Amino acid sequence: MINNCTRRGFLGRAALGMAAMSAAAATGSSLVSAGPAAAAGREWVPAVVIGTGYGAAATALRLGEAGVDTVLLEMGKLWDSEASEGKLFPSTLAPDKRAYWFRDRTAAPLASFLWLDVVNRPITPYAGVLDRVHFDHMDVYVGRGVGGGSLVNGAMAVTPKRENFEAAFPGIDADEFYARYLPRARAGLGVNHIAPDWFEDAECYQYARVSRKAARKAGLSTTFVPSTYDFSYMAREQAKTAPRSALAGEVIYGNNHGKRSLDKTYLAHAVGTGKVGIRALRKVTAIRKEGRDYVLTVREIDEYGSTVATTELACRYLFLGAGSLGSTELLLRARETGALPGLSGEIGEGWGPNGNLMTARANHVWDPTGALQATMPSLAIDNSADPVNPVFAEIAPIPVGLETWVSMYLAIVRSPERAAFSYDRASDGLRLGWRPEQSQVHVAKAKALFDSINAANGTVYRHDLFGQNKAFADDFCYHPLGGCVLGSATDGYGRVHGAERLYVTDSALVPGYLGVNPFVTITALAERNIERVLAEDVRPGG
Ligand code: FAE
Repeated sequence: MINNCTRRGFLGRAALGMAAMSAAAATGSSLVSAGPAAAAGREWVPAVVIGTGYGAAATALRLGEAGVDTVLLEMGKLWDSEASEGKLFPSTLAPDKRAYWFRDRTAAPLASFLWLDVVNRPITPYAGVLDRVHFDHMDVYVGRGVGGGSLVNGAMAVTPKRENFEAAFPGIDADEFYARYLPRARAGLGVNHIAPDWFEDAECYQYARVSRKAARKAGLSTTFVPSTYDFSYMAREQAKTAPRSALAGEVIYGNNHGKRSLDKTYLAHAVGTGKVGIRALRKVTAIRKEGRDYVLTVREIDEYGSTVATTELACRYLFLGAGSLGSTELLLRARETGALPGLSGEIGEGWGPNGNLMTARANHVWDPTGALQATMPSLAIDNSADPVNPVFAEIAPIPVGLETWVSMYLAIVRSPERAAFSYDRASDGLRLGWRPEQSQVHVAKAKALFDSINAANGTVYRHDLFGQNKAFADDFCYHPLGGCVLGSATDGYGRVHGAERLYVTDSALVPGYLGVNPFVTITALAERNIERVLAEDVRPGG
C-alpha cells in the first residue's frame, strides 16, 4: 500500500527535512504545523497521537489518509541535524551524549569485556536516542526520538508463529490478521530478506555461520530473519561502495545509513498526507477530560533538558502510542490521580519482557567469528517447534572490530511470567512488580538450549560480559509488552474501557509474550485497530 504513495513519502521526508532547517533547528523541536489554526487560548486539534513508534506511526498515517488533522507529540528529538563530525548518530564503540536519554554515563547491554570496565564511559546528559529505564528487578531499553524504537533496534522483522499469536489474542480473527494486516505492516515497514548466496560468502556474517555450525552439531536448525535494514545497502557496505553503518558498529545508538526506520517510512508518508504534524521534544505529562475533549499537559524541553514551555493541547480523539511503559504510565496516572477515574482496573496488568534475554558462548580458537560483524542479525536458531521448551534465539554480533571468538545470542523463551505496573504517588512514576525468580524461569529455559550447544561442541559460556559473572543477562530486556492488554484493559480494537474516544495503539496491547521480536505484530495490530476505529468512531472534523 505504501508503495503506491512514494511521491507522498518523498514529500513527507522533504517536510521532515525542511522542518529541520527552519526554526526548529534552533531548539531541536522540529515542527511541521498541522491542524486548524491555533484557537485563542488553548490549541485544539481533532486527533492527537502520543509517541512516534510503530503503533503511533501506523495510526497517524491512516488518520492522515482519512483526512483527519492529527498532531503527534514525541518526547525525544527529531534526529535530523548532523553533529560536527558529519553524522547523526555515534557508533556503538564511541558513544557520546547523543547515545543516551539524560544520563551521565553510558549503560550498555554489555557491562564489561574480560571482566574489565572498558565498555561504559561518562557522557553529557542530553536528549539522546536510547533510554535504559530502571525498575527494581528489570531494566527496559527503549528508543527516544521521532521514530521511537525503530531508531535503535536490530531491525529484525519477524512474524509470530500462529499458535503464539492466537494464544496472545484469542479474540482476533487470525486468518484475517495473517492475510490482511501482517502483509500491510510488512509492506509499510519496508521489510526485506537477505540473499542466501550472499550470506554464505559475506565476511560480515562469519559470526552467524560459526553459530549455525555449532547449533547444527547439537541437532538444532536455523532460519533467516527478515529485516527493515536494507540488505542491498549492506552488500554495498561489504563491497566498500557505500558508507558503512551496519558494518561500522552502528545499531543501538542509531544508524546513519541503511535502516528503514519509521521516519523514512510510515512517518514520512503520514506527514506527506498534509494532515499530520510531528512535534518533537514534547512530553505529555497528564491527560484529563473536559466536556467531550481530552486536554493534555505538554512539557516542551530543549536538548539539554531545560523546560522551554508547559502548554495544553485539546483534542477529540486521543491515541496512546507512547510504548508499553509510556502509555501505561499515562493511563495509570490519570486513573490514580482521579483525572480519568472511570478507567479499567486492568490497566497496568499483563506486562512481560517477551521471555527475552541475552547470553554468550566462547568458541574454540579454530572457530573465529570475524572482526567485521554486521550489527543487524540475519539468522536465528529456531527451536520454536519444540513442544516442551520452544526457543527462538537470534545470533547477535559483538561488533568491536576485533576477533573475540564470542557467539552472542538474543534468546526468546516461552514465558508464562507476567507482572503488574502500579502508580507511585511519591515519584509520580511507575513501579514494576517483576520478581528476580521470574527471570530465573527464563534463564533455566535458555540454559537448557545453550547447554546442549555447549555439550555438543565442547564449548563454554562467557561469564565476563554481563556483570556479576553472569552467563545470562536476565536483568534487562528489549521487548516490553503489555500494561493495557487488548481485550482486557481495552476492547478488541484498543478502545480503552471507561473512556470514549481514547485508544491504545502500541506494545502495551500485547500480553507479555509473543515468541518473536514484536514490532511487525505491533504495527499490524495498529493497522487493524485504526481501520475499525476510522470506520466506526472518527469524523474528520472531530
Ligand atoms: P516505541 O517504539 O517504544 O515508541 C514509543 C515512543 O513514545 C518513543 O519514541 C517515546 O520517546 C515516546 N514517548 C513515551 N512516553 C511519551 C510521553 N509521555 N510523551 C511523548 N512521547 C512519549 O513504541 N523489536 C523487533 O521487532 N525487532 C528487533 O530487532 C528489535 N530490536 C530491539 C533493540 C533494541 C535496542 C530495543 C530498545 C528494542 C528492540 N525491539 C525490537 C523492540 C521494538 O523496538 C519495540 O517493541 C517497539 O519499538 C515498540 O513499539 P511501540 O509502538 O510500542
